[in-house]
Amino acid sequence: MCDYSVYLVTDSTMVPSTSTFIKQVEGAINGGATVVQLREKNLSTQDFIRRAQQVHELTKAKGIPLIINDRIDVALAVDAEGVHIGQDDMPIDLARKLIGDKILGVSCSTVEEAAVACGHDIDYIGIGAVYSTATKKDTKNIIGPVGVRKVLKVLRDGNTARDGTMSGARPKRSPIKCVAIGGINETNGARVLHQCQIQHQKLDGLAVVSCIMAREDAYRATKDLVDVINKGWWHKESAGEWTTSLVPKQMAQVRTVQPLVHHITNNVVKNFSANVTLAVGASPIMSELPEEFPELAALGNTALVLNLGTPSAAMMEVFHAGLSAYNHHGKHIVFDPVACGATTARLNCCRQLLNHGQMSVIKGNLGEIMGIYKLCSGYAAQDDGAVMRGVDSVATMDEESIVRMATEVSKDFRTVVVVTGATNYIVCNDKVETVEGGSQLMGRVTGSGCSLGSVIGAFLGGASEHSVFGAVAAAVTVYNQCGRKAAAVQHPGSFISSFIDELSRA
Ligand code: 3NM
Repeated sequence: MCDYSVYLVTDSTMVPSTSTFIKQVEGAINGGATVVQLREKNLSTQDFIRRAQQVHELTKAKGIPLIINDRIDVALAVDAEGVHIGQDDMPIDLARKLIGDKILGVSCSTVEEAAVACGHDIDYIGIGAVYSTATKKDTKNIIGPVGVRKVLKVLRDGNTARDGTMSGARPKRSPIKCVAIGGINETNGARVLHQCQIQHQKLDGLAVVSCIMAREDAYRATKDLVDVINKGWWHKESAGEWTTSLVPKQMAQVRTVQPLVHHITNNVVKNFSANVTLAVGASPIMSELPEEFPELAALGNTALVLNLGTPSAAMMEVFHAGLSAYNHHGKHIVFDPVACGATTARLNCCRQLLNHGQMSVIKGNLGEIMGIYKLCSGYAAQDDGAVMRGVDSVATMDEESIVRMATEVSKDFRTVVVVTGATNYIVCNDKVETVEGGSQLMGRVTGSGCSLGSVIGAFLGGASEHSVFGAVAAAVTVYNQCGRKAAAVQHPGSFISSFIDELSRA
């Protein structure tokens, strides 16, 4: 059985001048690579075979497989353990016929390609490109974790359907394995593994080229990647126990800790969001200066609120920098996908951000969460009727459908999901908490939706001993309670000051 966890794909064109190709491969193998694919696009057949023999000596000594890219003749000539083919290479059935029992891998970047590949006698698929990469200019699609998960769904369903009755050399098949490839390195590897999984189907490994081949010290680079993979992602959300009786303690903790809530938000709501943040005892900062993000994220008790409000190409850069910094320092991020259901362009902004980083919370109204749901692995346009059963309009979607949709979003994106409205739903995997909404008056005060993100950020920043779910549930509870109390004033202008007062007394 092949271990695909650290899958090195070679490229002799990027070897640093201080090293040699063979030294790089040797370093990688000693550093912990578990499989090596020899991928040479410009070598003569003779040179390719010679190189394959050299590398095979190294891999055999370590007992790991050598896989040859594309060139079945070379694989047969050196008796390599396997072959990897792309979509434009030899047809899968023919490759299998020629290589007998050897490992056979296929590149897939779409669900359609994966569906075809899964119908054949193959051992693994390479899914990519996850991110853009200078290593391969002609990547067909940059699919991100969102796209990888869609392929994983096809793979899972295909694996479930494989019953060993397919014709071919091997009677009973084991499940098809999978690795992700494209722009993966030690800074994003743990996150990619964390994000690229769905129920009952995860990646078996990460395939990398430049992360190892282009490094001065290939041994160290491989070891770093192995360490990151073994360590895993810093936070795995589980719903945990929470009851409303915990709210006073959680509120008190926010006031004691005074977390810093970094907002990257829209201009319309900055002032209100800052005042709401102060009212609950946290400190707001509205920085859009990427150079200072790493310092801010490194401080204790910080959280980031990322609000899509008024997106632009420039803001997308800022959002990306924020995501990287807060993910790197293991700090929570609240994502508010404002109006993402409204246009395809906005939803694409969300896709990019959700691909680039791991959010702790996604908060939105029903329309926004429906938008995000369209990015889920299980979403298919024809399923709208079944999954969104009872939808006449966004406003009348029934509770069961809301919860089902939010649950899928939570599981796919591995976040807590908050669906706001007359009733608020806080969902983490299969756990659901409902919280009574605030007041109709909130709909007449700009920023009253966005500033819930600020309060969630405050509770997350102060939440050392609570789960994300508990912190979010407490924030939503406090926010809406204060909204209901403040509504006694009956008018939107006085509601604003009354609401801030209620929050400061909560
Ligand atoms: N195949 P790096 S992306 C060889 O999408 C290859 O199928 C890809 O290089 C695919 O790790 C890719 O340096 C290059 O980003 C990956």
